[in-house]
Amino acid sequence: MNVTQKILSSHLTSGKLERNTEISIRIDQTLTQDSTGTMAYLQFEAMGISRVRTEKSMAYIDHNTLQTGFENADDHKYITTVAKKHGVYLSKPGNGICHQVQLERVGVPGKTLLGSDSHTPTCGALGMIAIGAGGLDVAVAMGGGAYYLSCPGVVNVHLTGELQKGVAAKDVILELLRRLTVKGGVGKVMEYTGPGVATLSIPERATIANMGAELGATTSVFPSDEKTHGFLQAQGREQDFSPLCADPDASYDETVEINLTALEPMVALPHMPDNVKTVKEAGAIKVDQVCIGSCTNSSYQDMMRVAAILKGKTIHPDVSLVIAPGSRQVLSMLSANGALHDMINSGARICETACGFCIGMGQSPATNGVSVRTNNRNFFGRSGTKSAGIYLVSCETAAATALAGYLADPRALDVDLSVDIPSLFDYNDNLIMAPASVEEAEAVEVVRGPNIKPFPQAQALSETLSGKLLLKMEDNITTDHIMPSDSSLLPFRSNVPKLSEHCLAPVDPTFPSRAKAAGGGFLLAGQNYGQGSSREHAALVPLYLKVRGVLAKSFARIHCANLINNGILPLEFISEADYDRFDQEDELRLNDVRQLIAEGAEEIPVEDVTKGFTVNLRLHVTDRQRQMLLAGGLINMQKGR
Ligand code: MIC
Ligand code: SF4
Repeated sequence: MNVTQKILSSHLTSGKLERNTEISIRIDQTLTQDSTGTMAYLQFEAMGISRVRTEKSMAYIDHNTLQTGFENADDHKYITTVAKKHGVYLSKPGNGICHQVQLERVGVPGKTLLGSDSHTPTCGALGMIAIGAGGLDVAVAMGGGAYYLSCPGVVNVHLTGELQKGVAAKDVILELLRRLTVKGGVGKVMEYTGPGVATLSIPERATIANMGAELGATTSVFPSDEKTHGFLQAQGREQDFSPLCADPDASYDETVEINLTALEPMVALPHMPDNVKTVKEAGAIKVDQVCIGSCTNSSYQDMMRVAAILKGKTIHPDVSLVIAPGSRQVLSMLSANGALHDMINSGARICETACGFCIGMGQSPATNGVSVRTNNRNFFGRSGTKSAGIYLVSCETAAATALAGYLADPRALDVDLSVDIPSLFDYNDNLIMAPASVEEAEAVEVVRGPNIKPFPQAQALSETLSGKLLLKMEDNITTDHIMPSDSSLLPFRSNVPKLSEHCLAPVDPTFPSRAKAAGGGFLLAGQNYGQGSSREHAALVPLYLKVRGVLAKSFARIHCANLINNGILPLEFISEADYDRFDQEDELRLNDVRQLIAEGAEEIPVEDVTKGFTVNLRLHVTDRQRQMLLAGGLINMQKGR
């Protein structure tokens, strides 16, 4: 067996490990963060389970930390109290980005982790099966319920050679994105093997596993080896280590070869993470801003390399450099060893250990600005400035660029970049709050501020669905298009009515008012609809706007599950040419859809009443999901039991 099969089979609660069939797995650990967590805990409360039933559940506060008004602080209070009551450990704001802290302090080789954030696969670096999902799925897992997924294929990413100086783990994943595209990993686990693996540290593996999310992969996984042992030992967690590697005769569905020695510094150009070129090919682009941090690139090792490049120098006069270390552990070590001093003296602006700029929570670039960043997504508008162009690079390339003022190749620098993993990290869990004991939990009051509004719930599916085609969209529409998030909107993650005023506005600002006036309807999209974030709001807000179904050429995994969990029909074109026959404003009707779904139909006829034709679209769902659609979503289905 390969590593993926070993972990999945030891956690299997139903099904067989046959590709594309439904399986369910037991979940050992869960994580939530605040921008999806508020909703996940409201849903957990709605399930009426008093205490989590996992080995360890974590609630992080790392996304909405700007606190421009009472809303963020209210959400923090809600999460703090609800976590305490129900048996969840709370990582306070300031302790760091969820994935970085989970890697440092919580993740355990061989275990499963489900997180309400698409970059949960970061812990695949430790040899875990770590999967991102919608808040509702995570709420179910917290309650001890299994997680259902389509059994993924396993891709053997075979690494040979060794990264050359100035070439980073980020360049490995950018190279994979260049080759495979943002939908190349859909339905697959990327499993890393080969002699090159041993040359990569755990934080380097984490960068690669983290950004596997941009391939659309179910998750990414590395073996648990000597490097894993050393990392956990240095975190004072040697007892959590166990070795795990693929059997010598393990088989895989596909193989991708990467020679680390041959890689060069890479860059993803606006506005997609797979729009990748080498830094050399991209040329000396003049830059206004450089941002270093995010869950992809904010480890101690990353930050020490940045400090080494900046030491004794001054950033280019036209550049604003922002650095956000990924966790308090990293920040405190940088402050103790003088690296922070080197960063500050070069002219860097130091930001809180949080998501910050990555999710548009501050640091929006100027009009038409060029911003070079180390995070994982450069989707249109995500930085908070629609006219800006975001370029994704490694920490080394970012630091070299901040000094040069234009996109620069770090290989040209005359700096020693060898940073070893320390034998002991400066760990301290005093910002992780243990939950109340079972006896004390009763007395804990859950505090709900006025910004916390009830979430919309779907109705049982009606016999026939009809409505207007409200919006026709192209390929690769992201959840940042469907439900944008920046510093003005993130505070409203627990307020769906308020968010609904901005749904799909980056595609068409008139959409929210048109959807409301029409009393709901349907959406039409191209390939890979809903890629990116796990945010359930991208389904909850359309549900609130009475969107009944989405017709698309294909769907991204997490978003598709979120639609079904919330009772919205995901329908796939059988013949892509049919997409062209529909136009915005067409009136659609799905006759007898309830009966068809109940009978197990895999094709649903969609009538275009305006143009007078009918085409069949595919409903690619499991039996369990059929029940969910009929009941009007997961919560209704569970209540009906
Ligand atoms: C993101 O990177 O887009 C986020 C913000 O972390 C999201 C979660 C969210 O939308 O709250 C994700 O990746 O799932
Ligand atoms: Fe936070 Fe960005 Fe990572 Fe999402 S991708 S968890 S916003 S740092």
